[in-house]
Amino acid sequence: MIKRITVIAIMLVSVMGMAQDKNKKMTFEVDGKCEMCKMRIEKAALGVAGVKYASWDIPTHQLSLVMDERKTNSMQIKSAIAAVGHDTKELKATEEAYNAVHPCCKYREDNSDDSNSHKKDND
Ligand SMILES: [Cu+2]
Repeated sequence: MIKRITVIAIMLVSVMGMAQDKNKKMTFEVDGKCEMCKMRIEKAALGVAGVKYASWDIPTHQLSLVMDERKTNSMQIKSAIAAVGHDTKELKATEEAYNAVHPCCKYREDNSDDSNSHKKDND
């Protein structure tokens, strides 16, 4: 009985903690490597209705977001990002979506950060 009350209490607290916030801040990791990935990831995130701000950091691979929880959730955003070829921990891009990214953005083969590689590209 006490156990059940505890479970209910924990559920209530977590429900209150998840109260919908129209300016919810969130950060999660997205795989990618360069400036082109940054543009692609941010564009995909901002394309989701309810996303107000998206900024992907090249060295840390962290995507910072501000979103309206009444309109969207992190899984929707992750789906949009996976659809343009970028992996998150929860959702991997399909082989097809991944193959569609620019050859120099093939982050799965090479984990190194090469944020300057596009600038060196002369042709
Ligand atoms: Cu890239």
